[in-house]
Amino acid sequence: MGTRLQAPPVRDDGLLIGGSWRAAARSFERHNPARPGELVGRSAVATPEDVAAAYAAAHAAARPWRQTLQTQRGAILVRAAELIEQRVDALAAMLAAEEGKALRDARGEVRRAAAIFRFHGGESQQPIGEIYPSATAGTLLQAVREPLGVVCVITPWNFPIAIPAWKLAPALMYGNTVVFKPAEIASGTAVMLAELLQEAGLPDGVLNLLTGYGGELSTALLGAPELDGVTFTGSNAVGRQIAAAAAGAGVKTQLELGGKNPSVVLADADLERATGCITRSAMLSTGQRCTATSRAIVVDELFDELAQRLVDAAERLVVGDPLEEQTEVGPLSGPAQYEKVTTHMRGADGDGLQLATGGQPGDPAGGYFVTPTIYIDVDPRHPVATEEIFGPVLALIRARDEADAIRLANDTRYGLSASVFTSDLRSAMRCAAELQAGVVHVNGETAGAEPHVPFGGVKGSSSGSREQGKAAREFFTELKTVYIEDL
Ligand code: UN1
Repeated sequence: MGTRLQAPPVRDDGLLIGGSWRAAARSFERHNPARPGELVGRSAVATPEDVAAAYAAAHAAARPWRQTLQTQRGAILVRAAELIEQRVDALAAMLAAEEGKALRDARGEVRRAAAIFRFHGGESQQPIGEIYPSATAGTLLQAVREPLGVVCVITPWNFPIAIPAWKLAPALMYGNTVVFKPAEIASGTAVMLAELLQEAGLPDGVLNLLTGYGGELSTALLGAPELDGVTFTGSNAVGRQIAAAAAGAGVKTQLELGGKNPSVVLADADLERATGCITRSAMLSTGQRCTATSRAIVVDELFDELAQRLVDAAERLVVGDPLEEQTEVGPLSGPAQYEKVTTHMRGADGDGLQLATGGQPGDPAGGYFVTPTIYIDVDPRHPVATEEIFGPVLALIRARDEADAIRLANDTRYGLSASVFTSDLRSAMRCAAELQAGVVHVNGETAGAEPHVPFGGVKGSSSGSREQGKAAREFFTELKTVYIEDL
């Protein structure tokens, strides 16, 4: 037996509104997906009245917060980064217990969140606008960045701290106030993050946290008169509803949705590297990443050898309790995800897909575990090759040559990330240009995102401006053009 960390207890009066934690009439339970009988904690269920109170608080805090020096706002984020770094194990244990992410990945995610807060803290010292030459003598012509106003941040369960970090850090640094609605599953981590931001010095009302059920709150969250922008990461179905509601209300949106990310393997690829990268991107975090590799498109001459290597690598992965140090692949996040992934597996079975490994879910009473699963020679039109499964499931698709591989890779409504394995610079550049994706990796994993560069997709994967890095300011600020005349 390895060491086993425990998730720290967090408050269950989990609504932060105007700087105080409020009790709610109802609560829901969060269970450990590796042991469904084990209660991790309870979280408050916000009502539409709580949503209205949160927007009122965010609106009241907006003016003083935008008037706070940007460098002071940045300093609070740097303090938050330090506090996150001091609490890596406690936060990682919460992620692992409530969402099922293996501890080693959970720690990495927590450190990434700290890096994101630190990056945006540093960005507070960057220029806030531009000065243009004017056509009129004696005129000073500027374009300055101003905060958008009150922003609604809606985050998924699969990155319980990194995705909140990459939305909250720029939102706050650029002077916005926030109503934050995390996914139910990840509510414990969200409470810890909100408490930590209070401790770092965030004034009352600047960040308001509402836990509860998104579906019940959507009208209140998206119809609030104070709302200026909504940033969302999650499913395409919910994203479409948000886009429609926001368009009706004239609210700015940023949506990061699904992916069906391909790894293209060309004849001159380094097979060992391709095997490692594809295995990690497909299987770690139990495949629950919008950047996961879910299609490996492999040229004919390497197909059989790579398939064998991928199967061997998948079978070597340690599947188990996410709170144990040696675990590489934890359970799926809960019953809904288990149902979705196993429905795909049953469908694949019924359609006679060639199963090379995995495909045998355990009894969900013992945890929502599925073993890493690979189907080979998958028809590119089969749902396993077209639908976002969000589980440790990889479809291997055979291609004739580079051109055929690119065509197959692009034959999807998604376009988040893609990778290509080749040792030829010309092929690499051709593929980087031809692959329809917002992020392309050559000889690397489709998953992963460094905090200082733009992140986002094309086609059905994203809409609105990019997240992360300097690109984050496009969504979280507006430009005001100021003519100062007659100088
Ligand atoms: C990563 O691959 O590390 O929800 C980041 C997601 C993406 C983030 C992926 N928005 O999986």
